[in-house]
Amino acid sequence: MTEGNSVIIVTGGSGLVGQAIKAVIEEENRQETPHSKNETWIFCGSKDGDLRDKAQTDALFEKYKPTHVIHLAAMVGGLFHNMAHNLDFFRENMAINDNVLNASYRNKVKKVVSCLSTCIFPDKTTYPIDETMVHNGPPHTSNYGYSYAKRMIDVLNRGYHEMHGCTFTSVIPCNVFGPHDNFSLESSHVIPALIRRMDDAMQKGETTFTVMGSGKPLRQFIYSLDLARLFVWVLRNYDSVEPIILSVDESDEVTISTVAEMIKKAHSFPGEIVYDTAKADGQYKKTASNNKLRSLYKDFKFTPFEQAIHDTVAWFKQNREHART
Ligand code: NAP
Ligand code: GFB
Repeated sequence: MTEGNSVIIVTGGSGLVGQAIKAVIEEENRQETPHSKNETWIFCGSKDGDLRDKAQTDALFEKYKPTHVIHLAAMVGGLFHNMAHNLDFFRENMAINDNVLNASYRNKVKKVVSCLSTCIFPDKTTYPIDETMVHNGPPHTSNYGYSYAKRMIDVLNRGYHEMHGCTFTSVIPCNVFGPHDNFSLESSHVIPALIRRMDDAMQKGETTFTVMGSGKPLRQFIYSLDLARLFVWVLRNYDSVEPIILSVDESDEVTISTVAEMIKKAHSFPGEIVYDTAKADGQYKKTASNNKLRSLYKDFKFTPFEQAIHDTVAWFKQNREHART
């Protein structure tokens, strides 16, 4: 990305990951780094164009004429939202992804980095999961719609590369959390859901707090600002069509119960945590290897998980009135 000026569109730029990338770029601009002098970054939300619609997608590309795209825009949600809307997750994300990648090809975009997820891997698998395993079997039933749509990004990337020589690639994050997350009761992931619901419980003076499921499932969580730094590094340094997992280490995997206890501590919630085992647990685990990342970016430092949880709870308390609730 060093030659000439680059124009980078971030689709999904108003969301959790997009806003984290915006924060990283704004910090680079404050420090007047060499990249900041020849890169123009544009962060788009659905108000800039509904990417399910081909004409609106084409209009966005015509307006900004990007040289590079970070493609984050998607219908996104937690376990329970996926279980309730698998067809919508499939159709909406298939439309968005086909429109964005086809517009990128037709507009001669030099590079596109799209976003998959560690939840799309086969449910029946060996561990740790790695990048070669994306298509090795059906995903977990809870989110087959989202998973198959995301897997088609990888198929599209290979097709555009093979037929047209496009540098279209993808990253595969583990579960993400941080400021500007989706804290809504209907569609949120577990960490923003617990943060928001515990804040509600605190405000009501409740003495117990219910975590859905058994609390036993295992997850790897990456702080959004760490993922953002890795995304920018991939855009500037990683040119393979093969996807790359962007996750914390396998040893950083935690149970949902551990997460709940950390959020309890960050909130100073005085009550008791109880578990509603009538609610789904979803995938028990999806342990992913970050060996490929570690081999290419040796000295990357992840934010300590408990610090990231504390900072996210503090952000939510300070910004609740403007947050997506
Ligand atoms: P998010 O906070 O829900 O943000 C989604 C973004 O996509 C928003 O900017 C939204 O715009 C935009 N968008 C949704 N539908 C659109 C449409 N029809 N047209 C144009 N823009 C649309 O999601 P996120 O957590 O940042 O996720 C970003 C990417 O990371 C996604 O591709 C997701 O699959 C992936 N990912 C997320 C996680 C996670 O745990 N969060 C884990 C792995 C991978 P508005 O704000 O205008 O609605
Ligand atoms: O983040 P999450 O919703 O999705 O986590 P997944 C679900 C786990 O947290 C389950 C427990 O074990 C739930 O029982 N949990 C406890 C809760 N309390 C709550 C709560 O209040 N809300 C939620 N949401 N969970 C998703 C995929 O799987 O991973 C998506 O379905 C996406 O497609 C995302 O890719 C990254 O980690 O289970």
